[in-house]
Amino acid sequence: MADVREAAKLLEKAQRVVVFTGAGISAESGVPTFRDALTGLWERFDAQSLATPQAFQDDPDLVWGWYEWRRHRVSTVHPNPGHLAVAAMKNAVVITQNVDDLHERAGSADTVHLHGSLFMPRCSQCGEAAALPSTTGEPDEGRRVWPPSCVRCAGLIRPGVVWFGEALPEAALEAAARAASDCDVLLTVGTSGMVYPAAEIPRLAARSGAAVIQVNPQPTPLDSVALVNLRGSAAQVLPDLAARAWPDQAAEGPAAEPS
Ligand code: BJW
Ligand code: ZN
Repeated sequence: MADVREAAKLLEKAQRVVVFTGAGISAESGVPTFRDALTGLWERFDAQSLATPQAFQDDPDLVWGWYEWRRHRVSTVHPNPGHLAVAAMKNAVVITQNVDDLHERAGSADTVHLHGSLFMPRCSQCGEAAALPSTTGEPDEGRRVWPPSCVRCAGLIRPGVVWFGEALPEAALEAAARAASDCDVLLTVGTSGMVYPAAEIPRLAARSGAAVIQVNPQPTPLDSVALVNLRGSAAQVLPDLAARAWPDQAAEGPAAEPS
């Protein structure tokens, strides 16, 4: 209680706010995280066999089918009150590691995606952006699906996400580093803070003098970086935090999910 009041005061006074999110913010929408015990994707699936360039080279239909299953799943869920509270933080820069589109669907149109998107496939050979294939029926989680071919060079189309060992999109990483080194408050939500270089963003903000506020039901390596640790779920903590920091805005009501 005292912590949430302290966090709200920091936000209220801040001129420049960055919100840095991970899989935990989408958990209450029904999108699984990666590393949570029992429910995380890496509990059931092998990251090396699915989320590396080598995996796609060795077994393109396994990898493409798995990402089609995840894309379909994301397209059936909705932003939760955590995404809506972030969207209501009008001038905040939103930086996400997530490959879903729930921040955008909540109203955060300019979200910076550090790890790409499930909705931006491209050619694995020439890099040309590719159209999203229309999904017929519900893809099953283990089903192999042969990827489409590039209209320019006939190379295989790959998911537009950042796999282990790949560089992050330069413009996104630069925008994130700039915003983090130039903000008063960085709010980190629902990330284990274990995957680099993304995990450097809240650390960079702290080194640059910003107050870091963390929202996470579990302890993380970012606990020691954060000035305030709010132990709770994003969908519960963020609306309360926003209502305390900007009571006038809360009275206007939540942002509507664009149709
Ligand atoms: C809630 C909640 C609720 C739950 N409310 N919270 C050794 C040391 C250091 C680094 C390395 C190393 N070995 C290898 C590396 C590098 C590697 C890395 O960092 N590995 C670590 C795992 C050790 N990094 C890379 O490979 C990166 N690239 C790179 O380094 O390139 C170098 C290079 C430079 C130049 C040229 C070439 C190369 C790329 C990393 C890409 C990560 N990709 C993934 C998959 C994306 C595609 C896909 O979706 O399939 O990105 S991995 C996965 O982890 C995904 C996520 O974005 C990322 C971070 O996960 P996140 O979001 O934090 O989720 P979780 O599950 O970890 O945590 C969820 C949290 O939510 C938990 O804390 C919960 O408690 C919490 N929570 N419910 C609030 N309701
Ligand atoms: Zn191509």
